[in-house]
Amino acid sequence: MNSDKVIEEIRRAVLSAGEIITSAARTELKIDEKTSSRDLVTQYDKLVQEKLIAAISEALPGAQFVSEESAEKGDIYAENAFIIDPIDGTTNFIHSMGNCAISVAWYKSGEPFYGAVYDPNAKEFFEAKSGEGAFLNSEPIHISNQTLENSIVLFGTAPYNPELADLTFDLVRKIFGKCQDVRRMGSAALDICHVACGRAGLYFEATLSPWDYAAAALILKESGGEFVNLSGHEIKLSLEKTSVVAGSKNIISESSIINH
Ligand code: 2AM
Ligand code: CA
Repeated sequence: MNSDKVIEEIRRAVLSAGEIITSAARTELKIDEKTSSRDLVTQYDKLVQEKLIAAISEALPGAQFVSEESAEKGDIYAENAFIIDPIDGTTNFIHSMGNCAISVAWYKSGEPFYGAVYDPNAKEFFEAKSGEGAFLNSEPIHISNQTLENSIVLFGTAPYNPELADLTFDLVRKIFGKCQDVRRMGSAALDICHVACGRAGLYFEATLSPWDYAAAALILKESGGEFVNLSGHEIKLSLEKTSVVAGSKNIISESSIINH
């Protein structure tokens, strides 16, 4: 199957997984704690993961998978590696807050090739193929050209790492004085996509895993944005966690967030 056909299959699988999320039986949620009472998984995270892996394996036999809820992580640098977050924003999902997403990234030998982030409640499908621009529901998107003063700033609280709370809230306090307002939405993948399509000027979080950002990072870069860590270095895909800053070059510079 050629790569465009595989992408078609990914789209189909993601859209159909979206229906699992929107039609989830809320009264029958089985919530398990992973590392803490803030780090949760439900039977729907696992079901979406299973469906996505089955569909992609059929379209591209031999593909490797690095998926949040799977104990066994494949080779992230394989010729065809899929980095998946079946539900990004699980805490929102559990509390019926909306604002959660399916994130699927296709990396080839460590380089991004295709990324999809789908918000099934808002029916917004963000995607990008390397070198071909970024799209929201098939319409091209671009990063904001506003100043920080006229922008909303998004941030994540890295809730599984409470030792990072001081760093996070010090940064929020500083940036709050320089921007229009701040928001904490709860899905890193969607936050980065909101920056990619110009709704927000900046997003940061003190630590993220690859499945939280792998697809959205490509969407952001294809929309003209910068994706760096809090030291200003470009983020190379890795199983290691990393801090993340997403925005336009100008807004990142105005925010003084790098090496604050
Ligand atoms: P999840 O919903 O898939 O668990 C919330 O701050 C956002 O960051 C969500 O996208 C959440 O993903 C992710 N996240 C939260 N805390 C994290 C941590 N300590 N490490 C990695 N990802 C985290
Ligand atoms: Ca998740």
